[in-house]
Amino acid sequence: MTQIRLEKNGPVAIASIDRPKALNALNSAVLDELDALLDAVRADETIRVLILTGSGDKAFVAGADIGEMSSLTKAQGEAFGRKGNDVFLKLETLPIPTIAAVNGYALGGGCELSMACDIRICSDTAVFGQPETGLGITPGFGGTQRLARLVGAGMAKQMIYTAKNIKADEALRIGLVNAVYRKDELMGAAMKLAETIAANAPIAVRACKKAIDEGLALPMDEAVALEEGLFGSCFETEDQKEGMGAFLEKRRHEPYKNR
Ligand code: DAK
Repeated sequence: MTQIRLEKNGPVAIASIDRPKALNALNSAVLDELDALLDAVRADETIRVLILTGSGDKAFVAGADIGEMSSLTKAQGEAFGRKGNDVFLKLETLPIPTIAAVNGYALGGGCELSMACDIRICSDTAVFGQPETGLGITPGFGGTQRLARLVGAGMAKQMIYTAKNIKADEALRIGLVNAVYRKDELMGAAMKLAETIAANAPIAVRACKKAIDEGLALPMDEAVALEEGLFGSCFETEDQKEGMGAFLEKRRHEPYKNR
């Protein structure tokens, strides 16, 4: 891979979009590599959490690549949008938890990429926004949908109609990010969060992700039935037996085995 760096640190994988000279803008090559990377992460059973960040010190991702997009025809624009949407959906539905560590500009496709992750944390230098209407287009990688679901329709409409960026403290206030860290502390905080998640029973964590994501699209009676099924399935796992057994025996549980 030339556009994304992937490192593994125990059960945590860290993927960095690596085009710092273009502020990590998303072109077709990055989207293709992200697609392949997500397949590889999904196939690797030792990875329990994925962190996504950007290389360099200015940007997470400054948007879709405007140079590549500027001359698209209607058909090419739709194809580019479909490619991005397919990859972002693959990221959103990855069975393991994902964390966006937003280390600078997260504009347009960059804000959208962060919103396809389960959890967003950011540096105090981060800037979020959907500048598309100022460029003559709509958000194209799910921004109108995910932003409205995350921060509410009114706030999403204000951000999208005005195309105005917001800083980290405002992103925290409206619930777009869970926490803000000093820039030099962001990756340490992301690792600590990832390791805390990775230490819990992986099958249960994945079941919770599925219950929350799929349940939000269902009426409450169907959503709680979904939760019941997933809850029940945990009782077929070794990790449930170890976790509850350790509690009853007043000892610390052994590391969970993902079984
Ligand atoms: N695309 C391509 N190159 C970019 C870029 C981008 N989005 N953002 C920055 N760069 C490049 C700059 O052109 C510059 O390259 P050189 O001139 O050095 O070759 C380099 O990165 C450094 O940028 P600046 O010199 O501008 O750096 P500054 O610190 O002065 O400014 C900035 C940083 C983030 C404020 C500024 O670069 C900026 O405003 N960038 C553009 C941000 C933006 O508007 N992003 C949203 C893009 S629109 C759809 C599919 C997808 C989308 C929409 C529809 N469908 C198919 C329906 C998505 C749209 C978007 O994401």
